[in-house]
Amino acid sequence: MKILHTGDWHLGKTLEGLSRLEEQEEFLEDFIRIVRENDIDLVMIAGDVYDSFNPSAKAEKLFYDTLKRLSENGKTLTLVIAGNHDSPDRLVAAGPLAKEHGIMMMGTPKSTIEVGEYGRHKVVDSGEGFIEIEINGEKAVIMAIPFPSEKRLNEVIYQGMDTDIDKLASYEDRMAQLFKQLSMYYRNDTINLMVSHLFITGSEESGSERSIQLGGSYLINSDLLPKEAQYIALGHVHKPQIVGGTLKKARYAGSPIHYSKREIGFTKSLWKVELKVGEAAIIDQIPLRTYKPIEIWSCESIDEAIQKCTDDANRACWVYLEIKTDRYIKENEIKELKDLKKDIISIRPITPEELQREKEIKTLREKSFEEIFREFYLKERGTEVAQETLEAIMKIVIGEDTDEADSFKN
Ligand SMILES: [Mn+2]
Repeated sequence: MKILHTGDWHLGKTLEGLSRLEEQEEFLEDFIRIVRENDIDLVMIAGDVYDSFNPSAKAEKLFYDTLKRLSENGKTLTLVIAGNHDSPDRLVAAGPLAKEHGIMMMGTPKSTIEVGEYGRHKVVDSGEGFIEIEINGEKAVIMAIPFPSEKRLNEVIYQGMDTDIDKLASYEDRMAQLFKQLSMYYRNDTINLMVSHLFITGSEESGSERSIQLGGSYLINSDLLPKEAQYIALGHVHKPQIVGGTLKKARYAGSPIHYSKREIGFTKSLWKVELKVGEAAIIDQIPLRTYKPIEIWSCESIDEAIQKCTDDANRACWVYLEIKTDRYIKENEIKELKDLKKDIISIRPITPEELQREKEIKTLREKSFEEIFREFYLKERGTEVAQETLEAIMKIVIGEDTDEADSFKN
């Protein structure tokens, strides 16, 4: 069985109010081509199809058009789950129409996919949080958990539980219980998969996710993920990555597009996964193009910025413009820059004072807490801090004795 794992499409997402639908369309064209070229049997979309609970009509149309073309009259099966950005009800509204195109949609952990024909394939069994599919004679059991908010999780966890409810105080405990409940559906004669939209402890965020781990309460340790699964397709984190401690079985697909300037340092991608019953998955990373790069232009002067905007006027890119200057940038200069180069997101004058402040912040980061405190004390009190005071402070900061304080300096 050949699977393509993607997620976090965030259709309708803008960059400082500017539409990115064109880039999203370009990606989806590529995506459909990649599905065809690789003869994919099952597409898994691990949540955050849209960027908001109320996606625009354009974003919805783009999604439905894509699903229809993906299916190629039911040849490819597609499983879509809701992420924290999606409205569960709205996402699955077209579910009944989608069935004949081989599309399965799940809004909440409590959703159940109806058994029956899906395009040219079949759902042979299902229940809350799991689906058993058959594609060309191959069977796969998929544990499918759309974004489990606290409330949505509680709807599924308290039934059929063999543990004392009071013992499952934390969100993580309850997720572990859900994994345990659903793992029972995995079998030796099926391919065993999982798809969800979660934040696994230690994953590296890239800045364009909306935090779902409110105060750490939605964090899940990778140890808890079901060991029986041959592949775990995750959504939420926008940087593609392998989740540590899972024998490389759990992965984030990441978003297909660079959604913020903090993401521009890495390539976006998809995971292609080949699976057979009882065997380790064969996994390939398929890199994606950067459809319209986000760039930071650091210019030494206003003249240089004007020159750069002239030179790069016709190259498609989003620009954060930073200009070193010792005076304000005049309105007519801003207009000139924006007339020359469209898609300038912001123009930031960097004054000598600001440069100095940045330098200070940078050196602050390099200094130990002890050094910073010594300097602060000297500046405020006009005298060196006494050793006893310093030790007392370090003790409070570290919460341990001064041996620890010594090691804190490193
Ligand atoms: Mn997301």
